[in-house]
Amino acid sequence: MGSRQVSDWQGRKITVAGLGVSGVSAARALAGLGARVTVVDGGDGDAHRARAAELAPLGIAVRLGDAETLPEGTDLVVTSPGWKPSSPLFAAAAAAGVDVVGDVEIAWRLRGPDAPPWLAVTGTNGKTTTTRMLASILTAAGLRTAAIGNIGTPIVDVVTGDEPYDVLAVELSSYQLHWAPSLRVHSAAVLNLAPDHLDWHGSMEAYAADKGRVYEGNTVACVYNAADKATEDLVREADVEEGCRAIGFTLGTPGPSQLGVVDGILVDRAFTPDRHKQAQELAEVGDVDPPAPHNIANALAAAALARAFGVPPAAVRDGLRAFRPDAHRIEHVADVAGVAWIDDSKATNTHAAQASLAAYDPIVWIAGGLAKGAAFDELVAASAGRLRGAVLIGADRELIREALARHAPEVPVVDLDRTDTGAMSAAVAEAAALARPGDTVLLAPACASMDMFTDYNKRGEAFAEAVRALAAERG
Ligand code: UMA
Repeated sequence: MGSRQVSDWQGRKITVAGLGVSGVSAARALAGLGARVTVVDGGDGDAHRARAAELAPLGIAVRLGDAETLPEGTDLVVTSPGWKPSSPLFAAAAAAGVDVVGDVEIAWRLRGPDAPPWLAVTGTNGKTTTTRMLASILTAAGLRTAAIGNIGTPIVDVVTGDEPYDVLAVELSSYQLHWAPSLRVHSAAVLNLAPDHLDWHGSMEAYAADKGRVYEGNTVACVYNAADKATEDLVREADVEEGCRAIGFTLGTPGPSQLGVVDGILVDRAFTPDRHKQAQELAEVGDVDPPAPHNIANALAAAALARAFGVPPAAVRDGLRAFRPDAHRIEHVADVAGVAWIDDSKATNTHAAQASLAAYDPIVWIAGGLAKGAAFDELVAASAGRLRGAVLIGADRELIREALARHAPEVPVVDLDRTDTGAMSAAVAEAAALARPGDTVLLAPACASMDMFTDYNKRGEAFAEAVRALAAERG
């Protein structure tokens, strides 16, 4: 890291909000540059204390159990993404005339002069898959890259680390974008836009506006979903660099400046020299795993970003072929007595759940968890005709039960009235009782998992474990 950056941060009194993955990374980096860092966190459990003990030798102060009071003398607050803009700490910062920025903003400011460009991916659903596909394509092109950001690796760690990269595949959440005002990436994609995290953002408009920030200042391409007008509107509203192009992706035949699908082939009519007359073949639909429509859309978005960076068509194909999806994403766990058991624990919002419910018929649906301010009417109304039954778990299951009563009164519902971890095996047993041969039991909770589990991975694992136990029992 250059001396210029050290002098920018030396002696500054910085409060880091949150002792999670991003807070720890930001605190370490800023303390390393000579800032006087205090981390504050509302939690005060064993895990928090252990993390605080690790930071103490680095001269980083940690205050636990109080997420509201601004430490004396703070001249900048660096927040973790999960903190709501309405948090009292930020009201205190505003009252004191102190700026609040996120860890992604800090990563952006800490980039060195030869920093690799960022290709950014956001959207309501498909971000992580698309970012991983993008990294796979970039790797197939022989570029040194990493999939970072909301996906789990804090960007500050990568930007301040020693590993040299040619280009970064960056997944950004709406939270991260909200707190990163000066971010200006090479190219970005907004995959789709549906209501999510409305409790955090306050409104759909505010959520969309934060997503749209990813296009601000793009230099080469703003990639949008031609089937989702809201994403195209965000491109139109963005203030981009001269010469930056709007590139659409579509599951149909692409027009000029689009990528799309023709006769089972993914094709590019955006980055080919003769795009007004011809399309360049990139890959076959069968090269994408799984070749479901929403995932082909993800592959096209990843391909568009890679092509914007100059990756040749053969590397797009090789990168897509090498890509394997994550666990807990429409994952087939087992067939038991003629019933297919599918784990889509990753469906943490109604939009994602609707996509997986649309793929099966008839379905015994396992749902529930933390609703995050969502409404379930549209999802239930769209899926009612395919439901054999529903099993509800988690804190906000009542909201789903009410939507089922309104739009699918004939569908039998088991309300488990439980939020303990063991509830998942009870849910699996109830679902097995409802299902008939030929049915699919689908875990697509349409909710976050944190009321019952550490994260959606743990929820999916609990489901898969219970299904495997059932399979062993029923032979
Ligand atoms: N905390 C408070 N007060 C608050 C909120 C949080 O004290 O009001 C404390 C908690 O006690 C905890 C810490 O802050 O100790 C957690 O901060 P955080 O929620 O921002 O989480 P991090 O561990 O820093 O992880 C974040 C992202 N989490 C969120 O956006 C909620 C991770 O995305 C991301 O992988 C990580 O940074 C690295 O960039 C997770 C996520 O769920 C996967 N993202 C959402 C999504 O994908 O839907 C946006």
